[in-house]
Amino acid sequence: MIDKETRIKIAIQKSGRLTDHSLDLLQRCGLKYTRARDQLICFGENMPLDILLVRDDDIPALVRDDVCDLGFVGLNIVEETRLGSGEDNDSETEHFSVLRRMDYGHCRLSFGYPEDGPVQSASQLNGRRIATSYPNIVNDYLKRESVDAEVVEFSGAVEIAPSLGRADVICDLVSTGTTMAAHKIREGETLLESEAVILQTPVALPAGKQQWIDRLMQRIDGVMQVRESKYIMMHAPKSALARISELLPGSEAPTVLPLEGLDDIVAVHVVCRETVFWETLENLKGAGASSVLVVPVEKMLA
Ligand code: PRT
Ligand code: ZN
Repeated sequence: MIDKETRIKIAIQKSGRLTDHSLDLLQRCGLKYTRARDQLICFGENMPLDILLVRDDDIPALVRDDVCDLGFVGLNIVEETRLGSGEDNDSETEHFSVLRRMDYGHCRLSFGYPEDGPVQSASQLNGRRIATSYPNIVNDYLKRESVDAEVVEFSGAVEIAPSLGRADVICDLVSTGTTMAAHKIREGETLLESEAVILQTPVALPAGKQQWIDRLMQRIDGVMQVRESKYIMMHAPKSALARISELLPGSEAPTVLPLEGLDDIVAVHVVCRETVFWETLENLKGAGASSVLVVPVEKMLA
């Protein structure tokens, strides 16, 4: 039995593209949980937090209806549900407050035109049939663009609709583009850029629960930041410090330490929040740095 007053309930996808990333993220935030076989709930052992494993399509409604406090789900599903519930603001609404956009689950919802088909751009959609699993998003687009086209709903395998004679055009999620290409479909205009997001219930939560959510969000920010972050150490002439800061975008004010017996050369330590490429290291060397060491960052609390 879950205590709804004090324990946070998070909905995540039971089995699919977002599952491993979402569980991994919570583990990196320090959560330890037990998951009984075939159980739909994981119980948090060291935080007042339990995970409900569900189909991704159900997550926005579970959060909207306050069954769960938080939900981790693709923005594509959030938008489809929001438009289906009659909301027409294009920002966050009272039903879903989007707390964070995450750095996984990236994809885009795009039109796809069969290479030998009659339609090759969105300007030719009038009077055509569009197969999609996202009828609300597509209808919203057609309405905004004043296009009169028929939307044919497919729950999966949208890319085969044209060859079945069910549609002239598709509108589907794309990440690498391999699926459309394999079906001789050319990707066209993008309707939505998507990634996994964290939703919070619109209902005000008891203070203790909200404090835990704030704490979790701070840890999530830390986890997302350290993925790219590196701690860089090097020796450098004092005169090169300004140039070195320029070469390391996203770096904090560097720590500069004296080196025993050397007047002109100092040790420089910097946290760099962006990917550090080989070119950057070569440029640092060119600016006079030596003994450059790049180490991964395990945890970060801003
Ligand atoms: O069972 P459940 O309903 O929970 O899962 P599902 O089958 O509906 O979802 P799932 O696991 O396939 O995807 C979950 C979420 O991952 C989606 O809602 C998106 O937010 C995100 N995502 C990211 C993607 C893709 N990339 C993706 N490429 N979801 C689906 N695809 C499919 C797409 O529909 C097409 O069939 O992959 C194919 C295209 O991929 P490429 O790489 O060939 O372009
Ligand atoms: Zn789904």
